[in-house]
Amino acid sequence: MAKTIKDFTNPVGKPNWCPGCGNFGIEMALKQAMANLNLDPDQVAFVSGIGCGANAPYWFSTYNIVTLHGRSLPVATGVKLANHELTVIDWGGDGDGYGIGMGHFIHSMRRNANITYLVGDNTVYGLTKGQASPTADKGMKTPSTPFGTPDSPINPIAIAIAVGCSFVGRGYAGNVPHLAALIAEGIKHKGFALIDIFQPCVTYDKVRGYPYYQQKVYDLQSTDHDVSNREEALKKALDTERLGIGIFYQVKSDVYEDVLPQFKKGPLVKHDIENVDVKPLFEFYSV
Ligand SMILES: Cc1ncc(C[n+]2csc(CCOP(=O)(O)OP(=O)(O)O)c2C)c(N)n1
Ligand code: SF4
Ligand SMILES: [Mg+2]
Repeated sequence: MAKTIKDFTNPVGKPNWCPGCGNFGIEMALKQAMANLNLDPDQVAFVSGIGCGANAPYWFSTYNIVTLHGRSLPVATGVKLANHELTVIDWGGDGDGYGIGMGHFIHSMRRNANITYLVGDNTVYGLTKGQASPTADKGMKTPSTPFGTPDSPINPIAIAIAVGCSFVGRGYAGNVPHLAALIAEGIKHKGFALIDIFQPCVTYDKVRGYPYYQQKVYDLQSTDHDVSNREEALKKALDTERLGIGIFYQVKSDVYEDVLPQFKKGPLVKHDIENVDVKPLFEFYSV
């Protein structure tokens, strides 16, 4: 039977996000994408960090792990390596992935495990009351930067293209059908898929709200954008006047779990460990 959003909804509890939060749009789009792909909830491992958006797994009926702030990607990679037959989704915030977790972000992209990474890009640390995140515009006033942040924002899309991420996309939480289709493309992609998502934080960011994005975003795929052209993708990523949403860049590239010799026999969970003798290993390392 065809799946619906309800199949991916935890019947216990409802999201506690502020009314109007962009996370509701991401939640709906992710559930819709999984339903459209007819995935089984018990074949999806949903991993997150810590933050407002990263609380999402609590309200999904998939297999879920809420990890540590900035550390979700190593856990998601571990899950994929243990059982690469699972669909692995990771959802974190911009503080999570582009701040404390930046090292993991970069290395996960070049490693190219088959994971879909959604980043709620709301320019603030929402859960801890609105401090400036790495994507906050220079001069943005927040509780931690009352005179305006002196730092320049990072550009996650440009970074991902530069690192060679094999699928680089950007969505907008205010356009759920577009975001659902983009997430489905990310899940179908074989390799690491980054989907940065403009996610209005209606409580702490009074500039980058829905009216701001409504004026600025345009659909890359409604233009003649060539997703295989890396230089063109980078050029579009650096445009901060008109904000493209959709797929910036996509390339076929070796997938981590297909390259490692340990996985030639199939996922780790299916390896026969009945007759494995670990004694020689202990002897080798004993002094
Ligand atoms: C190691 C560690 N450092 C700091 C914190 C406190 N902390 C929790 S959530 C958060 C920021 C969340 O911001 P973001 O990742 O952008 O998610 P959002 O709440 O905006 O969705 C911080 C600093 C923590 N939980 N763990
Ligand atoms: S603080 Fe911002 S990001 Fe967090 S739930 Fe409220 S609106 Fe959403
Ligand atoms: Mg944030």
